[in-house]
Amino acid sequence: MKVMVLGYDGYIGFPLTQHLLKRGHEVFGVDNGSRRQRVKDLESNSLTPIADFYLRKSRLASNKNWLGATSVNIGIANPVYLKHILQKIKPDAIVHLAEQPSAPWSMKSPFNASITQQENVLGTLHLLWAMKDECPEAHLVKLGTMGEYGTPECDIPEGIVPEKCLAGIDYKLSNTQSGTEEVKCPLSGLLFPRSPGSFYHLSKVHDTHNIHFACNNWGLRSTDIMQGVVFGLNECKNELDLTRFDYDECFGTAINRFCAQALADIPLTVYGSGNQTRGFLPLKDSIQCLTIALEKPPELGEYRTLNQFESIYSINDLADMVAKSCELTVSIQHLDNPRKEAEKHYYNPDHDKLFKMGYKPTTDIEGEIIKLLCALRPYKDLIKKHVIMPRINWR
Ligand code: USQ
Repeated sequence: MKVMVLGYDGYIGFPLTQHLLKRGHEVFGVDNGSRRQRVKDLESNSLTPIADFYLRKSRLASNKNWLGATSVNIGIANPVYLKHILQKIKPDAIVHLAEQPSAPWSMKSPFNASITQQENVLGTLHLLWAMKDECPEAHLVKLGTMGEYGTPECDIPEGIVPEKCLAGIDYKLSNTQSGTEEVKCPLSGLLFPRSPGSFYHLSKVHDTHNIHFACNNWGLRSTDIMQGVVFGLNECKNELDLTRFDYDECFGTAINRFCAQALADIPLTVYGSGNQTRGFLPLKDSIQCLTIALEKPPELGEYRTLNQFESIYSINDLADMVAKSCELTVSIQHLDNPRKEAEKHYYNPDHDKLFKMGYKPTTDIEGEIIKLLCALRPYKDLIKKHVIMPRINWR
């Protein structure tokens, strides 16, 4: 299959690109290197010593299935340029990972909120128009987030309101044509309500509506991935093939940050009570799931949502697991929560579809945390301690 990976230089994009090439897919990459620059602007670094942008590209080019790459910010550039790229490549599938991925970064200033929504919402919008004109049968695999849903007091379905009412109330709908009565939620089939908690999460909700509309209106096909929090590293023999590893306040996610903190002898930064619960999955599993979605596309005109995570944990559970897995003595600190989020809440999202499509979790979370701590240990002296404490107040 000919796949275009937008964001091929990122945390998920780089190992996914390597994986797709190994599986025999042809890959064309798009990335403007903004993640590298933004981490540098925070005076942070990738803890893994990643190859520079050009060396990486030349390593990918050693694979005969690599079709080349271009550097463009699709939300800011003239949409005509993206149309030209699709016209030239004519991909069978597009994996769109090229969005500003950090919720804290989007809450830092009006500039950051505006750049996040411009890059994310307009980038996806430009992509949808270009697909309609140049490759209307291609499959768009788009990275959304579990954070679109927030933490409602009911089970969370996979994107769409199901027929069985979530509040447990059976509605009787009269079908005037057939004269029969159906028992189903009158809202079934509509997008499940979203309740995002940051301008970043909001940008993904706006994307969802635009993609849903493009599938219904133009007959495009898309898998919108509601992904949980990803952690860990890719496995590789050569250090140059390692993906980046961020641990700063903006681009580091909870487990990755806790592991870096444990190695740097900093008490783990649990925000608030630590009873916030989220879905998590190792990086390897994220790549497995994205590949399954790619290789099992939906029908033309279908908008499909997959909730992508392995298991749910509270932040306290994770901090305890990291503390127990580390050979050093690790303490845990509870900070005033810089975010506005529910700290005690119901959380039961559905995530059956990927399992039914063949997803097999690769490791248990504790085993993965132990592996991660071992893999990071050689780099522990490179940790920049001043980027650990949260400074962005969301309130
Ligand atoms: N948290 C801490 N301490 C920390 C960092 C985070 O207690 O040092 C807590 C947060 O308060 C939050 C939870 O851990 O309750 C998750 O935070 P996170 O920073 O790991 O993840 P989040 O900001 O939600 O965003 C990340 C990715 C984003 C993806 C999202 C999936 O950066 O791209 O969309 O995970 S989800 O969280 O399911 O929305």
